[in-house]
Amino acid sequence: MIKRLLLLIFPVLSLSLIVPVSVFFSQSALAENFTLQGSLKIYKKGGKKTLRHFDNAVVYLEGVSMSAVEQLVEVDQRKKKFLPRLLPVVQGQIVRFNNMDRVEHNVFSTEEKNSFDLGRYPKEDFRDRPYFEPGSYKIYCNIHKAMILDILVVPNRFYAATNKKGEFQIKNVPAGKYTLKAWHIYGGSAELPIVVKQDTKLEQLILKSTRVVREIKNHLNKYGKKYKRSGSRYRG
Ligand SMILES: [Cu+2]
Repeated sequence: MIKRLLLLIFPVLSLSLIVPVSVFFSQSALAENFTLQGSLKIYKKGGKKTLRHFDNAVVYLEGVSMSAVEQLVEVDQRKKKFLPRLLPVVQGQIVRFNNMDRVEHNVFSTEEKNSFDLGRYPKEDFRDRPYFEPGSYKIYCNIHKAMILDILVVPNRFYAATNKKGEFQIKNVPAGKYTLKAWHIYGGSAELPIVVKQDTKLEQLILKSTRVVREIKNHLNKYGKKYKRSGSRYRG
């Protein structure tokens, strides 16, 4: 017997990014755990037009007690891109940056809260870095300007990345009161309180956005300077 309930969230015009979410809860047969299925729709600044695709967002729950996860989460450097573009990481996990290209890559950040430089390293090599504090982090390669990675550190394993349609699914959620949060790489975020329990009927809910920041197209290299046209000029 599967019980479902529908949660509809409609956009409110506010500062910029607006993220309406619809969520279904379905109860698994065995325990008081539920699957959250929903979709995220992301509007451009002004709230009239949507983005073309709704991927590169993460939806996650706050307030669920911490659960065990793998120690390692991996991201590839492939065809001079970080894949995936947005990497969800659970608090405490170690991120492994794998160089899958023939050329050398680097990983660095100059953000105050996350300043580091893992040097340059060749094909099939990797570098590791742990992430302990929830939040968002911008990561680059000092050799290839177009390589941009966002890491979103979430508090527990109850998260999901959206697909291009904005769909997501979070499995095995225990009953309880939580905050459902959404975050997109352009900086838009949203949240709403939810109650996950049997026979809950949720009315229309409203998700307010905070703000949106456009994709950073002209970020600087690790020396705080503009990138040279050729990666070969990289010196360290
Ligand atoms: Cu690179």
